[in-house]
Amino acid sequence: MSKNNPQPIHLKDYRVPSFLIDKTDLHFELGDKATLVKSKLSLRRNPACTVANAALELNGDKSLNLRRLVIDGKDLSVGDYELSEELLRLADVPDYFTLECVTLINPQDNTSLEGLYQSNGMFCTQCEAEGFRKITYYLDRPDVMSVFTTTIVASKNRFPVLLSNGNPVDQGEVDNGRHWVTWEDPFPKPAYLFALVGGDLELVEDLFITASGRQIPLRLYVEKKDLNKCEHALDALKRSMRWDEEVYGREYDLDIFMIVAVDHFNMGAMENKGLNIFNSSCVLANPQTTTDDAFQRIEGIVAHEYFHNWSGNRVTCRDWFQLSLKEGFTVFRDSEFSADMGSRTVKRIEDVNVLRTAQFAEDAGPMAHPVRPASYIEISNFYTLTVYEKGAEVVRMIHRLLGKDLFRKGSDLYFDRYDGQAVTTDDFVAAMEEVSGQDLTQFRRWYSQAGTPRLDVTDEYDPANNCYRLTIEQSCAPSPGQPVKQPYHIPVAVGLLDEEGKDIPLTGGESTELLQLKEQSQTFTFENIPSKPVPSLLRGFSAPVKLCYNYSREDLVFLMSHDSDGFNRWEAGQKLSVDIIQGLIADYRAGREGVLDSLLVDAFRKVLSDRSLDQAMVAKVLLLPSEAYLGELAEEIDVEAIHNVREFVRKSLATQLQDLFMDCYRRNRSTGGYELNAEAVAQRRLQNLSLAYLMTLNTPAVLKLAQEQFQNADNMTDTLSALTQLANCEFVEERDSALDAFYQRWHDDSLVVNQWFSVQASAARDDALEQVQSLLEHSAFDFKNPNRVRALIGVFCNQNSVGFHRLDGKGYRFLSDQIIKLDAMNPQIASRLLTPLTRWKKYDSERKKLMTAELKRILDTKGLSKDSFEVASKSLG
Ligand code: B3K
Ligand code: ZN
Repeated sequence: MSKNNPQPIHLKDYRVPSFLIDKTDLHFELGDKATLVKSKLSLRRNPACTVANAALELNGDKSLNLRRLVIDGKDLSVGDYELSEELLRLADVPDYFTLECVTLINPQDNTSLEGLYQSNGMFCTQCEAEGFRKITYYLDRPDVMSVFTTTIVASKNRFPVLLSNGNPVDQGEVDNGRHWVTWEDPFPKPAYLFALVGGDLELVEDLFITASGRQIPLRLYVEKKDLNKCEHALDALKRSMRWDEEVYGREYDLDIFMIVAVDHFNMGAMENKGLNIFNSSCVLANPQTTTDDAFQRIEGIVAHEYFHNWSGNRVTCRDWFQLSLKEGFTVFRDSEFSADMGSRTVKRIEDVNVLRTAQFAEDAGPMAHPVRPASYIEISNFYTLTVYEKGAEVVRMIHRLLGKDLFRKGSDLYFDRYDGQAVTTDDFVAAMEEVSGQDLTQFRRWYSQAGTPRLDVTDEYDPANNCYRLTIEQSCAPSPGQPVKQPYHIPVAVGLLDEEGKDIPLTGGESTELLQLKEQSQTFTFENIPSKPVPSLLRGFSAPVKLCYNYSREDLVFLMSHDSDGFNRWEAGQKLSVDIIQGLIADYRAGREGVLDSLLVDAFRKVLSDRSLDQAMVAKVLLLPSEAYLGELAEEIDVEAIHNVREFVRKSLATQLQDLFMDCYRRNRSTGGYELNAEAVAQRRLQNLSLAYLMTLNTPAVLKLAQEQFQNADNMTDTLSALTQLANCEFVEERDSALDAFYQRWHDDSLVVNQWFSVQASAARDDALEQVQSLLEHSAFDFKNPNRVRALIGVFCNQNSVGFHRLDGKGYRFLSDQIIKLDAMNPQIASRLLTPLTRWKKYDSERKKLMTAELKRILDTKGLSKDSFEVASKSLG
């Protein structure tokens, strides 16, 4: 690697900023050919900075065209400053001064979707993490917090709506049909929370009255065509605002709250102060076009961005290594919100599924990093499952260790003490320590060590003394830069079941005890245990670890029906399926004919026939572990074996339980009158999973069922489920005509078209890759729209493992071609797409060779972005 390669930035090198910006005045003139940005910054030396006479170094970007620079009213000339691609340096500046800066930028050509850019002709911004420097020269770091005033000038006709953070304070008209609006945000904020929108947008308004009685207009801005998709997000927003008052005592602070939906967006949404900007797919919904899963996702994301107003905006991060301070905490908050809005156990199952399939894989791969990374080359690469989901698990463990009330005391202290400041994850943990008196020194390793800890549990029962002992050993595999790990402080929630399946009372008569594992190996003794119990370990998934205990299949069946912990009841079913599937994979690989263990059939039969069970849980229990999870558990991933065996199990279950699945289908079939509540969602889930099992039978009768559902459904959940089945079936004509019909019906709705691409990208057919390649040429495909890229290329490479991992390597070549093409346009999206290639070590030697060859090809690309460079080079490491 040459020394011109991008270099990492290290947490240990953190220094306080040399200057602070008390006030930031911005003035934008939005134009077709160029946008003029004038800034006026009130700067002063940071008293906390010890460097004498430090120069002022402002962050910039090579796309900025600097036109004018003025200090305290005096124009500077070229010799007065140093300008490089990414830095504007001014030596010898006074202690207090005003800096005016004029730059020209070209949002209409900005395909990176970072900084100021256009989406369907609308101007919008994305500044986190380092996009503000693409707008003007600035101290673009989160520990520089400033009060912002923003004036936007644009054509009144074409951009009637002009928005920025805070409250509108003035407006007027100027020459040539232009108008202007001035916004003021009284809360000091870092530049990454700045936002601007200019467009021809419709407004849907609602109202929220805060706990203290303030009336807050809620404004959702959308394109005209989307006016019928606004209700759900506004309802979710009101529920979030109420929840944050009730659970965290946090009230909204500005006079209005705005959300804008845009089609071109690199991720889900952005929490800009008072002006959240959303990927349209994460905010717009109605039953005809949106699935139940998407409804739920939207509620969670609306809540997440709203909750950032406190966890992220009022209290922000000192530097980007602390990203999980706001993201982990906010994911924990939105996850608890969703649990309170729906079923807590179901939400926990869904979160754990994501964590165990995707985050554990990240932890085991070449990009593994701690929740608080120690270094990065490109921060955009660190908006990861580790920072978000594992970060949330770490906060959840603190919540469990402290209990609800002390945790609330800790969050109150944290918010009050650090309001208006930029702080660290250590500050957060210290607040929790202070209110609880608990020592979390060892616990902090969860922030600094990467990798997923593994717990090996053994037990013994001593009948003479009625004593039961659990011995837990912890270990954690090496990860990049961390060959040896210190023991973690791990909360392990445990229950013990007697022969009848009842919880044996433990300390204090409780049914669950929280063991605190701190040593590398530790034995926990339970007294007064009358007979050998069956342990229910890691209840509620009390820590993000891999737990290994040698359960018999009979034990698992027993736990499936008796465990008082809902999560572990589900988990027992998963473990049973995993064990059985792994056994069948071994058979498959050895060329032996496999037979499905009747224990699983019996367990499924029981669950399908017991109408007294919570149907939302039943829908979860009846889903087999995904191919991705089975792959994560495998030492080496055998793509075909996993796929074929899992399909074999599905088909065997369907064959043996055909009548029950048919019953379940009929009983849960939607009968019109769509409703969005937990019960109706569970019904649709059961209906559609029954259909999926039945479709494995490949009979004309079931095909007809799917076709009828496809034609008659009044909601997207049922329509899309039927389409997915048809797209995967062996009846080629019927498959193609359903896909065509769907496109004809929905081609005007961009978000539905994304689904249409995804269904085809994930279809298990021999020509899946060729199909995806031809869809790249489809008139509805657009390389510049990340939603399209994700829906087609992302879904194919991440969810169609048989298609992507074709032995001829064409799937890999396809992906690297797309990455190279995209990297020049949108580095963040290109770099994200690299993920499946980074997992090459998990595959057989032939695939390893093919995958690494593509990574090398990417790395050799001239002008490769920092983003892709970091991921590709670390993967080849
Ligand atoms: N904070 C944003 C993520 C920004 C990602 C920038 N590459 C969304 C969120 O987590 O709420
Ligand atoms: Zn977030």
